[in-house]
Amino acid sequence: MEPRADIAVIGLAVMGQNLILNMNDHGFTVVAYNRTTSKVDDFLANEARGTRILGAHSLAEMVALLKKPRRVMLMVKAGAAVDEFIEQLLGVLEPGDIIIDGGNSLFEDTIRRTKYVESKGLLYIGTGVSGGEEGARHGPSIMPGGSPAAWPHVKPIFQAIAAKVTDPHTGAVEPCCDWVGEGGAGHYVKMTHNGIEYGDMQLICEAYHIMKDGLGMTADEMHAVFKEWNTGELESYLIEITRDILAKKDDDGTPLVDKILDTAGQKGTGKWTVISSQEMGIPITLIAEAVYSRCVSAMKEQRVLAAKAYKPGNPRIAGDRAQWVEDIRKALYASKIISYAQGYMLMRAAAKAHGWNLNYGGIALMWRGGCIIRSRFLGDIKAAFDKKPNLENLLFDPFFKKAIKGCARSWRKVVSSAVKKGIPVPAFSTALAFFDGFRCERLPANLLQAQRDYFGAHTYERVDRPRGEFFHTNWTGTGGRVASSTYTV
Ligand code: NBP
Repeated sequence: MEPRADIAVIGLAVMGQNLILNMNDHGFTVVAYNRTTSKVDDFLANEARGTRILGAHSLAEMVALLKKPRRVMLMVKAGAAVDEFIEQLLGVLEPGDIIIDGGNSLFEDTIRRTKYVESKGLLYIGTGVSGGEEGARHGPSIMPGGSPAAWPHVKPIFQAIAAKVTDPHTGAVEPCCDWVGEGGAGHYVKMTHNGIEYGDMQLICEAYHIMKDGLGMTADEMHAVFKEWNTGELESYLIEITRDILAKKDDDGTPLVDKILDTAGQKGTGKWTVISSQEMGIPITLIAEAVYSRCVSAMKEQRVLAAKAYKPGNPRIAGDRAQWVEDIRKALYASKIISYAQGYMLMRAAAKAHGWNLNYGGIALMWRGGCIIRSRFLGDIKAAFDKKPNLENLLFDPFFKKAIKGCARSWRKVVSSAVKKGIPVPAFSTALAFFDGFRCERLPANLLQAQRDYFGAHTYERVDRPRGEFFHTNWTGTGGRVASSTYTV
């Protein structure tokens, strides 16, 4: 068998099939393989018919078709299936060959797998692929990390099939794919992307909730609002699909969205982001609230009982509707800035902890097209990091500072009115609470430290002494002189 294929893709579900077709469109010869091999025949006879895509019914057959160094991409369910395939591939590949995992793997698994595969003399890439079915077919955002030596061999394929965006400042057309970093960096950035996606979706849902219950707007009226919002600074894929969802009618001509049960599902990447943030000690409060909001939504039966027990009052908000809609837009925009500032804080902390040299502007560019959170806004984030690559926090960038200041009054008005009317706005309000805490020079944590020292001899630092000197007070007169060990999180 003549080795003539550029890459193999294992896994013929929605992502794998569409990535293969995308690679084929860009002139690459791909071998398709799947655990259930009947799906290979099915794919070749249907979607791949008339293309140069090859099929294999065993890993040995697949490997024999590949040019060296062999590139094998897994697009299978994250978890045990990836480890099982790695084990099988190690039996048929050779040193120098490259295994790529394009699924939604946990970054810690990718760190472990990179080390393991490298220990066998092969190279490993763990890459985030975002954009769902449509992205995979026509241009996803691709976030690769792992063995740096593998990147030059994979770069031409990945950058060819990735989404393309025009840099608004330089005018250059760039692929939404670049090397992210070693080990699990690619999957970490993809995980953070998904967490931010949870936040963006929750913010849009809260804006919808206030318009629907507070302002009494119909789906058609809200469709018009989202259409308008998509022409300005909120322009994004998620605002665009919300616009279209609100216009969609059921068979009886009423809005379909009103017929959909209000319990949200989740697959875990939002949760992983929050768990990682807890480990890093980084407050990504908005993403956390977005994850918890899905959990609250899932408590449907209890919510029905609680609604009967606590009968919420009239949620209608009085005042000029057009003005309120503009206030809600500003509250959404300000909250979104906070969410991205928090997401970038998390990536910065993870990069430090894992020794990754992340390119923050490059990440914004990768997310600018192809993925679910793609937006005009990410161009502004890219510009902020272009101006100052080591920008410590997005909130210190002059563009975002001005934007937050311009939204602050509306943001407070919307959050306080929603609270008064009993409309839940966990993401809007946690964003505001974080902002107020972040810009507060003196928080009440002095009292907290006193409490900790009182009951646990945990010690405290003093405002009139250099940082790093720790003190313990015998608050009751009955305690001992021994302090607890000091640690910070
Ligand atoms: P799925 O996540 O549904 O996985 C289906 C594939 O995994 C099939 O090829 C299936 O083979 C294989 N597989 C399973 Br399930 N268990 C296996 C096992 N124990 N051993 C070997 N193969 C196994 O497919 P997908 O939705 O295309 O997603 C692929 C990856 O991309 C996932 O990690 C997913 O999280 C990620 N992702 C998905 C999306 C999306 O929008 N769907 C977006 C971005 C990333 P079989 O045919 O023999 O059962």
